Amino acid sequence: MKPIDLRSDTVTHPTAAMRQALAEAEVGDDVFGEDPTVLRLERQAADIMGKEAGLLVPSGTMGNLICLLTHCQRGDGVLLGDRSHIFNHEVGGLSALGGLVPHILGNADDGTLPIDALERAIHPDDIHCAPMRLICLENTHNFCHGAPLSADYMNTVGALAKDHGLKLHLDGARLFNAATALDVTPDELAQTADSVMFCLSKGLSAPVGSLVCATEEFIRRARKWRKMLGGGMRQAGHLAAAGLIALKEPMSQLKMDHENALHLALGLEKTPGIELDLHRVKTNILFFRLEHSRISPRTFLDSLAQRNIKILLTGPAEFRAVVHREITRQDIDMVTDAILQLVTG
Ligand code: TLP
Repeated sequence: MKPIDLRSDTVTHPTAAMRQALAEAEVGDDVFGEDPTVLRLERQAADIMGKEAGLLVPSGTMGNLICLLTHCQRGDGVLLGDRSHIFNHEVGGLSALGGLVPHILGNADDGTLPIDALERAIHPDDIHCAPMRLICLENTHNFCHGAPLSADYMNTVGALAKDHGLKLHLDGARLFNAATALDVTPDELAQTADSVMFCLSKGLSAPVGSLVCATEEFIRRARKWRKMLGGGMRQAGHLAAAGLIALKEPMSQLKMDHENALHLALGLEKTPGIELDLHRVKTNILFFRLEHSRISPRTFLDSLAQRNIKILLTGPAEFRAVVHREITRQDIDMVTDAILQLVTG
């Protein structure tokens, strides 16, 4: 029986077209700037994001870190959300490697950082405080139930940053999901960000790779940080070739993933013992809780695993399921049936 892996959209395998493109890619040494396929991918990514230049990096984590290092100097303050991936899931790299001071604001449930809280936090240059340099936003917001942040909100924060002489970085690991959900183009969401990182290796199904897009000058400096962090890859065109396939009409697949996520949510919402906020399911990520159940979260997880269904435990009784290209409607029906059986015994 095929595993139904809902732990993340990072588990997707390259498609047949990607494998073929990967095998046939024209490649060169990218550290010397001589890989034609990487250069093509970087150009295309920058055009899609409406930025001057792009840089292929091995992972979203490295892409975010490179952007923070490029924007800031040691000791600088960075404003970011308490549920953000950069703060919680990137091993503290911003402090450990960048010497940066995280200034944490509470994310609202819709993934935003409230404007009044941002305004309060941007203090004038005070002798006692780390100089505030950067605001980071995440779109979609992973641990706020995959919430997409609107272009209006992005632009408001962009304008606020500009007014106060701060830079804005966008962790757009799933920016294509946000664009799909909001029916806008990715560049509309990235317009006022000084740097944007997006991933090829999540819902877009490429095996490896993320892109940083920004001005030419920023990317020149970011390239140096990438080399220092060991992210200078050689014949990376093999990976870039798969990335170019991922960027061909990505939205139609993501739209289907979102519909399937909603189908899963509708099934779970009806299940006794499962708590789920249906109105928060807007993209491919959903969270639910096991409440008043005769089964413990650990047994629930293990029993699903025995049925070849994998989900992620994200809190004491909270789970995350992420829908992607390899999850069909039929798989979802199997998951809801299995969960119903487990909780009703
Ligand atoms: N997120 C992963 C885990 O790390 C939690 C997942 O399964 O969702 N920004 C955001 C918003 C992300 O969700 C992730 C990965 C990253 C950055 C980092 O990307 P990678 O895994 O390529 O380093």
